[in-house]
Amino acid sequence: MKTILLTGFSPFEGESINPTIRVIREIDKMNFPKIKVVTRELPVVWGKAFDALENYIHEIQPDSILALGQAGGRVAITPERVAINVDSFRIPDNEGNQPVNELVNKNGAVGYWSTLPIQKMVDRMTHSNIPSLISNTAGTFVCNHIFYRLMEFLEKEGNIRTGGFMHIPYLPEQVIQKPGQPSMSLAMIVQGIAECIEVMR
Ligand code: PCA
Repeated sequence: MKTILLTGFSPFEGESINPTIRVIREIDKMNFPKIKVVTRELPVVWGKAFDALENYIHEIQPDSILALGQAGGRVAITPERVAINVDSFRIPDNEGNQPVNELVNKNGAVGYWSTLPIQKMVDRMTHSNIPSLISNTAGTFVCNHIFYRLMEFLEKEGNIRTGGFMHIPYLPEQVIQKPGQPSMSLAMIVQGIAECIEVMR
């Protein structure tokens, strides 16, 4: 039995929902052969997001970690390739922090690769006709920050676990007041994430 920690984020930027929370609640209802999926919610707050994630890793001792974030404007489910050593927030986080052109870690590496099978994930979703693409930037907001700190943490541990980050599009109900913005149905995102979990085994 393999344990996967799957995380979502609270709503931010004035949204009343974050699709990642809807997705993890649906995944909670599903069964995966030989995989135990444990889900948790993280705050959209610089620093506190990773503190929470680190505590959950110690508590749950997962074999693998997949963190999900909302990326409004994306047309596909996008496993992230690389986390970069940059904190530069376009908007304040949920506690008003807004670092600009700072480093995640002054003494840290420039970046870290995801250690998840991102191409396999995209191939599997594509095969199921779910729009998906590898993304080469997780941005420079809270998602990139926790992705960077997660990969740094996992490397310091000796890469005994794998981990990575994936962005998902808006849900249809989020774009009703945003003409021209892409979205994806909850059912399709959930199917995509379930298939990604299966290739993580
Ligand atoms: N997306 C934001 C932070 C929380 C979320 O769901 C991001 O892409 O940084």
